[in-house]
This record gives sequence, structure tokens and C-alpha cells, in this order.
Amino acid sequence: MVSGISTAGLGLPDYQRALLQHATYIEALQACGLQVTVLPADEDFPDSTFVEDAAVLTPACAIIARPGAASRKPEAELIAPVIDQFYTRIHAIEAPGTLEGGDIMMVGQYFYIGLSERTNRAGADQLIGILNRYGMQGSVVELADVLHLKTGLGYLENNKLLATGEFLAEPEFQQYKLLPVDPHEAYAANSVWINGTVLTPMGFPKTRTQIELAGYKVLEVDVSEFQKLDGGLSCLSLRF
Ligand code: CIR
Repeated sequence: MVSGISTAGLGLPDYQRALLQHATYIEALQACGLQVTVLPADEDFPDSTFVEDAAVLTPACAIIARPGAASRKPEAELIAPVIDQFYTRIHAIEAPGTLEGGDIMMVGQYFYIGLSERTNRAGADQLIGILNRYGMQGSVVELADVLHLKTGLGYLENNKLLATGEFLAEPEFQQYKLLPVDPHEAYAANSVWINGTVLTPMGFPKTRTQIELAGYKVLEVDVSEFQKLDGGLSCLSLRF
């Protein structure tokens, strides 16, 4: 994973530390009541620890993604047999579409799709078409500064949305109770609601307090080594 794509400028991840953090992350998911399937590492794909990007999982069906990053494209084939164990209705994004799961934010039956360097219009259109077949809807949000949509957004259910930077003024997010994340803590916008608890990255006290004041129990998880690879908390798992 130390060879993963990175623009963070935070230096190389410490592999041993990353392994410990990954184990603690799994424990945090379990503490929230989830059953966790841990996949074997694939040394050929240094970014494959960010499994969230390889698929989109909805209550009705699964969609195998088609990563926009060239080095990550084969991750879709790697995740497919795993998804097969859990879903019967499985679709796939096809060329020329590209789509990475980090660009998809689920709000009930509605899916926001970030148009980014990784997810293109064709990929978004295909996803919307699949969602529509199951009575779900989706729409696109153009990204300016961030890697993925969920780099700067975290939906905490109950109509509450953690948001930072470019997303704060986005008209379609004004219908939510926005919890603005301090620009110095932007990384913590990628927090995850699981069964009433919010998992948030360690070391972002303002955001933690804000989430607590919004009425949630908070569990901090140290993912500093994954931050060095531009990866957030949500990217390390596929939750369904
Ligand atoms: C990448 O650039 O693809 C990885 N280094 C980070 C992916 C992070 N995934 C995510 O935000 N969903």
C-alpha cells in the first residue's frame, strides 16, 4: 500500500502502523454491530485497500464500479466474486463509463454522484439508469477541488450532512442540516454513520465536538497512514 496513489504530501505511509490501524478500524466496525469480511491483501494493487471505490452497494442491488484511475481498473474484477457472495442482483459500469464508489453518497433511496477525475458522465448516467430500474434515483454533482465526493461530505442520516469547502454552498445540499467542517479539519468530513454511531478520524477535535453536539455517539479511529494516500475512513470498507 505504500506505493498507492498520493497527492497528500504527507510522506510515505508506515506499513506496520497501517496494519495496526486497519485492525483497529475493523474492531470499530464490529463495535458498531457489523459483521466484517476481511479480504486478503493483493500486493499487485496498492490502492485496493480502499475497497469502497470498487463497487456501489444498495439495498436492492450491487453495482461493480469501473475505476477511473488506470492502476485501479483491475480492482473491479477482483471485487466481483466477493460481491457475488452477498448479492443476487449485480450490475457493472461499462466502458466508456468510469465510476469510483468514493464518488457516490447514498441518502436513503437517493444517490449523489460526484463528477470527478475518476467518475465521468457516462459512468454516472449508467448508474442512474440502474438505480431507476429499482425505483431509486440519482443526480450528479460537479467536483472542483476534491478527489471524490465523499472526500468532502459525510451523510450522518437524520437529515444531517457533514460538509466542507466547495459543498457548503451547493444548492442541493441546503435541504439538509449542514454541519460545516472547519477547513483545517477538512479530512474529517469523511466520517461514517453506522447504526447510530459516527466513526470519525482521530485528531480532529472541532469536528468531533460538532458531531457530538448533533446528538451522535462518536468513535475516533486513527487512519493517519491511509490519509497519506488520500484515503478517508469510508474508503476502507464497503458497508451494506
Ligand atoms: C486513490 O487515489 O485512488 C487512493 N490513493 C485513495 C482512494 C480513496 N478512496 C476514496 O476516497 N473513496
